[in-house]
Amino acid sequence: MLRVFFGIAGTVLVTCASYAQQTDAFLSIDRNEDGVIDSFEADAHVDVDFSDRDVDQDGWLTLSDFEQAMVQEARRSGAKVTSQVVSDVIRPAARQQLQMLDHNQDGSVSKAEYREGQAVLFKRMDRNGDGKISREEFDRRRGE
Ligand SMILES: [Ca+2]
Ligand SMILES: [Ca+2]
Ligand SMILES: [Ca+2]
Repeated sequence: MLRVFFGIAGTVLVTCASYAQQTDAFLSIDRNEDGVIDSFEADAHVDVDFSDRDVDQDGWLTLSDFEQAMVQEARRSGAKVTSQVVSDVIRPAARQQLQMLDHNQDGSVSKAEYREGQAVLFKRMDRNGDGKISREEFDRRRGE
């Protein structure tokens, strides 16, 4: 969920996602339903999101985890995932995501690295700096 916001901001899959799915994403992060995502809710989401993406559940996100998570996500949204799509679209996006989050460049993303990346993203999305992500701020992440 914040998967889109937190997880793969700026990737092809985000731009393919339907508006309805993104709306659901916001609602699923906003647990107390007050219409904003605070850092506590975002934090709680990081754990869920990390383990969602850690397809082989070894506690690290590797290129293969990112790739498989994206394939699953694309299939869930009804896309036909051919090997062509994987090599042309998904693999480059997975690589980009890994590079973005892998600060020490050892080829895998620890939960600490992931959390750090999401915190940066959170700050960037929080345009008015009130420590919360409103629906408007959340929606505006697209097209960046
Ligand atoms: Ca893994
Ligand atoms: Ca790393
Ligand atoms: Ca805000």
